[in-house]
Amino acid sequence: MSKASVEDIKLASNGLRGQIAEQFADSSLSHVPDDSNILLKFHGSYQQDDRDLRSKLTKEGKEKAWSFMIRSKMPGGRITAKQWLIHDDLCTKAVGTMRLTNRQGIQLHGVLKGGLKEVIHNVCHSGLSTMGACGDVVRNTMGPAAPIKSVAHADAQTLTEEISQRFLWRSQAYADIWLDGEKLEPNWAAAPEVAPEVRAVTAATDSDDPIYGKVYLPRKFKMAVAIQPCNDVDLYSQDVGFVPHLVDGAVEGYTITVGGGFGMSHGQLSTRPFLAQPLFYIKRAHVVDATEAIVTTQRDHGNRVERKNARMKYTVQTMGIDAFRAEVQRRLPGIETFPAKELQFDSVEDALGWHEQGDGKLYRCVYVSMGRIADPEGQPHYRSAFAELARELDLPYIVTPNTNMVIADVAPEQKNQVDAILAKHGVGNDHSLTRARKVAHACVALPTCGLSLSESERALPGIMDKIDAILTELGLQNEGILIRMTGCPNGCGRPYNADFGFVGRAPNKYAMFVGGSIRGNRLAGLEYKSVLGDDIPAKVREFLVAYKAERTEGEIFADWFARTRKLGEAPTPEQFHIELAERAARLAEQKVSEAG
Ligand code: SRM
Ligand code: SF4
Repeated sequence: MSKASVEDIKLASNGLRGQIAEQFADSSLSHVPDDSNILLKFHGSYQQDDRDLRSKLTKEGKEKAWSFMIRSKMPGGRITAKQWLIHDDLCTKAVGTMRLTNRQGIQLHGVLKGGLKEVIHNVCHSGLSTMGACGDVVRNTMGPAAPIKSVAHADAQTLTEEISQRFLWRSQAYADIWLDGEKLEPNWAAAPEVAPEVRAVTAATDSDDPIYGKVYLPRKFKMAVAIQPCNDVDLYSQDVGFVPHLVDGAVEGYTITVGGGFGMSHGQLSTRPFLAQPLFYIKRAHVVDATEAIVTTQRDHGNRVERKNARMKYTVQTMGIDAFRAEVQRRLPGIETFPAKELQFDSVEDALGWHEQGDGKLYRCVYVSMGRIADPEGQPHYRSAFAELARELDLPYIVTPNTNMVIADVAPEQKNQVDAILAKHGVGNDHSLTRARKVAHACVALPTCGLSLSESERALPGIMDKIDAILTELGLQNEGILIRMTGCPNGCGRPYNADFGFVGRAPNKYAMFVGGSIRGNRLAGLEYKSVLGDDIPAKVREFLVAYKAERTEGEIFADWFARTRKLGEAPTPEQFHIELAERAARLAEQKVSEAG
């Protein structure tokens, strides 16, 4: 019997229930079957196994070391001290660490099957949620991390919360399975009402869920709000991006971008990263309605046959941006849209260190190496530092899109105490790092990620030590150079718009992409198909030496590269259509021969 497709599994799931409750209640099962794992993602969890132990256990004829990853979701990365302490406490049910994610969430790894319900229950009781943190729905909505008290920042945060609330999936399955039927009430802003005429056009027809229907979206769906000139959320990598524009001191409207996304497969041209394109400008009152129109356009026009081409970036490419825009506008009866405004961004970096918020209080953005909150011997004790700060000062935290941590709302008289607690645990020596080190990021990869082909989070710090030495030797320690790594081509660490992106293809082997931009608005090109991990610093050095020799006064690496080298080329829509059609034909042939 052939394996059920993800679409079939969603359709038959009875509002994402499946057999999850029964299988988690059955203590004789060490893990759950694949179809439950697919549904579990919508609930914010992935079944994984310890990859470090996998081959040893297989050799010994034993089963895999199964466990679960749990992802908490918080719009714009906002988390209170109490919620943080609940997560810190839950580390004891996991591998003893937390991972800040580059979508401003938190992951716990290694939770055993018997402990999953308690962990999800406790996350929900903290006022956060894991609902829709993964799965074919709208994921955690990102927003600017800096807690600046401005009209634009306040509205950006409100928008992330409105979007999060509007696009929660509506079935009771989550509450029934994890909360014994209690009502889930995330402490987010209430969703604004969608205009009835918009809802009439956009609602799912075979509706269990007013937006998602019975089969949810074809694929994951990601959104972020950015405030110019800071592109910390990496706007162009998102399915949908929002940028506010002020008129007379108030947010008049938002420019909306669509069709970004980074996943690809090595050597398959029909899968590739795309940067988002401008869709339109729309008045503030209609932004959530417009978002529903975009999400439902993808729901109805996205590819439900081939998951590798199911993200909205492919829908935008295959329909073409003009036809896509027209379809979104059709779903917004009576609502006016305007040409998108020009956008200018200067960097994806976080502003580390102390800053004024604008209300007399301060915030400090603290560098967290690879987002890993742990207490490793001989290294900064991030876990102890943030737990002690939360206990002593009860200040809100914000997880940044670069997996750093903002301590917000610090009264001037608390500043020294914050510094002292961080220093006590060896945290916060950011000023001694090179600028490239401060923004470098690696995805999680081994040992938990089931898709990784090589190391990433465990490899990049060592590689960066060597690159740091080269940068210092060349006097480039204060230059904004973006270096990102992933353990496979799915692109979680957003490597494809970096100055240097390293993408795992096999143990200790990486494809090397060069020529993106620290502004986040350009894709890098494939420079080397395969580079050994140990050779990465030398390969980077070649570029840095040329940059130092050829740069004009103040020229950033990305601009030097664009001026002196050939940039990676995006395919024309025609080329892409041909590649997509060829792939569809290959798949159809394959299916016919399998059936035969
Ligand atoms: Fe991701 C899958 C980790 C951000 C593209 N991602 C995974 C999984 C769940 C592996 C799996 O499916 O079995 C990884 C879990 C590893 C682990 O053990 O923890 C994983 N992704 C991460 C995180 C933790 C990386 C990080 O360094 O922080 C990020 C979690 C964000 C969050 O809180 O939701 C994370 N993933 C991203 C991003 C960046 C972003 O969203 O801004 C991308 C590229 C942007 C995009 O989506 O286009 C990304 N992840 C993927 C993909 C490829 C999707 C595609 O379109 O092809 C997969 C695989 C898939 O979906 O099939 C994936
Ligand atoms: Fe895993 Fe690949 Fe994502 Fe890294 S990029 S976390 S290896 S899926």
